[in-house]
Amino acid sequence: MQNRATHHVAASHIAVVAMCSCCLVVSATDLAPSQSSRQVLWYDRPAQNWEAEALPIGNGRLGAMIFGTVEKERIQFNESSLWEGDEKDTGSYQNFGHVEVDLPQTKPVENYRRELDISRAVHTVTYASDGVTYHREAFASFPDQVMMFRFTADKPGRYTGVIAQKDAHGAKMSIALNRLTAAGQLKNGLQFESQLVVLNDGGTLEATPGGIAFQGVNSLTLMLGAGTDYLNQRGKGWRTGETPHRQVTEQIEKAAKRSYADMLTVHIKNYQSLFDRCSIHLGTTKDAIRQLSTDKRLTAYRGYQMTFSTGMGYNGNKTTDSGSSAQDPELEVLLLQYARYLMISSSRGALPANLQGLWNDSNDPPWRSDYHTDVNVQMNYWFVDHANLPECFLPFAEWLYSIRDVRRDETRNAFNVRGWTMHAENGIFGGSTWKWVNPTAAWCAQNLWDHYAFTQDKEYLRTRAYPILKELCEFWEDFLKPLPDGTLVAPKGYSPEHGPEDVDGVSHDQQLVWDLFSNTIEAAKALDVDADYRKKIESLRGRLMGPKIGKWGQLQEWMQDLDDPKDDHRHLSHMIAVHPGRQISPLTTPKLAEAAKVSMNARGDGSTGWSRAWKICIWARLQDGNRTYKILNGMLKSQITPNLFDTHPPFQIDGNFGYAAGVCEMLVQSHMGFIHLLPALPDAWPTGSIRGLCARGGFEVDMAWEKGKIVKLTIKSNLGNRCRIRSTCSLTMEGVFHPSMKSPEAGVIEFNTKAGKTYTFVGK
Ligand code: FUC
Repeated sequence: MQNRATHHVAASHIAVVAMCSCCLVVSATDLAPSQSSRQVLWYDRPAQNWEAEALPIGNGRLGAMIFGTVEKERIQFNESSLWEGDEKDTGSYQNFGHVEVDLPQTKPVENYRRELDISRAVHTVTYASDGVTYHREAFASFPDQVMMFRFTADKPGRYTGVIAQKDAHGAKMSIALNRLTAAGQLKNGLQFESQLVVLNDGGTLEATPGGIAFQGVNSLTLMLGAGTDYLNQRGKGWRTGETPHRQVTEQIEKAAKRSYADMLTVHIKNYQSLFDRCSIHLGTTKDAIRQLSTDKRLTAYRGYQMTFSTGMGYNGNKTTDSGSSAQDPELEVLLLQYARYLMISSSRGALPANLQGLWNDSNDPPWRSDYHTDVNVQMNYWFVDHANLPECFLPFAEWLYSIRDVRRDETRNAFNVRGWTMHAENGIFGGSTWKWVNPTAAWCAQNLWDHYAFTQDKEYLRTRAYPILKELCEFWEDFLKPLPDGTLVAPKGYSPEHGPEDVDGVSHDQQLVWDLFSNTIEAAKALDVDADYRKKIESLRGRLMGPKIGKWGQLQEWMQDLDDPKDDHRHLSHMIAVHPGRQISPLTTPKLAEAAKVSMNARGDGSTGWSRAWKICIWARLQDGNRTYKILNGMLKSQITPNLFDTHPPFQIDGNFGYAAGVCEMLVQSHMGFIHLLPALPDAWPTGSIRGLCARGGFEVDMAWEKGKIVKLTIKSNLGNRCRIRSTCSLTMEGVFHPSMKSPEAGVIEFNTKAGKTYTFVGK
């Protein structure tokens, strides 16, 4: 207590000193990059291809991919719980169906523009034909739990055509007045229903065998609702106990009573309450580039054309060799903000984002569009708390919590131990298939801990994260194997998806168990529980075989020195200690960090989408900004499709989310017990600013830098924790230094904070 009081006095002093010596008070708004430039993806032609060109909307549960075709609008849609599978089989995420709006068009079309405005979460299409300007607008509302599609024109009576709904599982379709309903059941018994209601202004509507025909209509509004009887509770048999009919009908009817304009306003306000928390500026793009459509802008960024086809066939294809690619920092930011858009749209209030987030047009999608736990689903969630979207994390925690009883049963039968773990492929009913990858559950628990580290939400820690951390520790208590000298190794391991199988002491396993034990110890301390158990875990952690440096100076992937310097396998499983873990850092374990660099150099900079994204994160943690940027730049050049989806190939959303994690890691890190500012700033971003990036401990960082040096910094303390800041050597923060400040290591300043207060500094 004595100590705390002393620090508190020092802290208020610091704040005063900081402001007096600099004579400058900078508010968070001053640091914010201008929000006036709308963040949009736009195109001058309709999408022809679902995977690379159609554009996604979503409310965290319901989602759609929109093509924007003039004569036949195509809207493919999903609902996050439409899954095959059961407790034994992972199953796969299913397509729900699509809506087609036939709009016979005979006259030439001009001024076509298709746009996704990610600052408002609204998709639009505009075009002119025969003297009429047509406009379409679409959004997926979280408050109203329906998707809205509106067709308007600047002259009356211009819409004539047919609306049809196609169910992807051949469900019974009924048409009544202005409503199309599809209700059915999957092979596993899961019941589903979608309802499409059509409202017209002017003209006529008629139910026909082919759909709802409309004639001479001024404007059309389509409302689409969908659901299943899935419930994330094993005790209730994974079912709500009633068909989804009542809930879908209620949602649609409630929406039908509201005005479209009001629904749109409420939707935008709700979306922006998350999206607007964070903005980033990394440099200014020339007007000539900024004004290009998104696909042409990507081409300019690359300096060459890409050709692509669907599925696994996406290929970079150099058609010119000019090599003169455009500098476009605003596109690099757009891709980060797009990841935030995709996360808000695919992970809110329902199931977590899967391999394709929420968007899937197949009943047999690549890798089941499932929850892969040997890197992919963890990568999805690396950036959420960092990028100020903590509520988007919760579906992941709820899913893990819901499947644990199934996992426990199968784990006990397979290994005769307590606790639980998973195979690499996982579904929504606890079913888990393909290979056992024993520490995958510990890897998910790493995300669970991190959400607490950022938010410090004790209720979440007590009721969700800690029970799981403890169960997973029990698994390893029973499963770890002592070597003759007492060192503990994880037996029967497999470095994902690299092999060999059934070997002891795989580095990935060792590092994840270290991470799990460390997080559990900290969690028990934070909750002030299980003092004896904590000691036990501390002693086990002390006996774990640690990271090793091999014969060519590399960080070993296995206990034995087996690494091949020519091996460029996409998985980087022995780098978990660098990222997302915290066992290896240039600041605390420089030799191991050097060894990690040797291994990373051998693996090279290219790879699949998610692997490249992980490389960005790892090199950022190794504090090499220019190398990090080189990989990031290569990702935009070779793995981003025109709709800005990241392709493995094929499309996998982990690459989008992992990219965002990487950019956040370049700007602010906080995994080593302090806030590290600009730890991996590349030469390509000499001037920039951020607003609302989060740091562990409940802090928000606003910062501006020029020529690589911080000029303004504001730390908002949400919870009143003690704050430690580290700036890179080239950045001086003398304005805040005062002899009364505790300075335990060079470049680190620390001070007490009060909840809700902001602390403002300037750099020299
Ligand atoms: C892991 C990766 C693959 C792919 C799959 C979905 O198995 O090794 O590259 O991303 O997940």
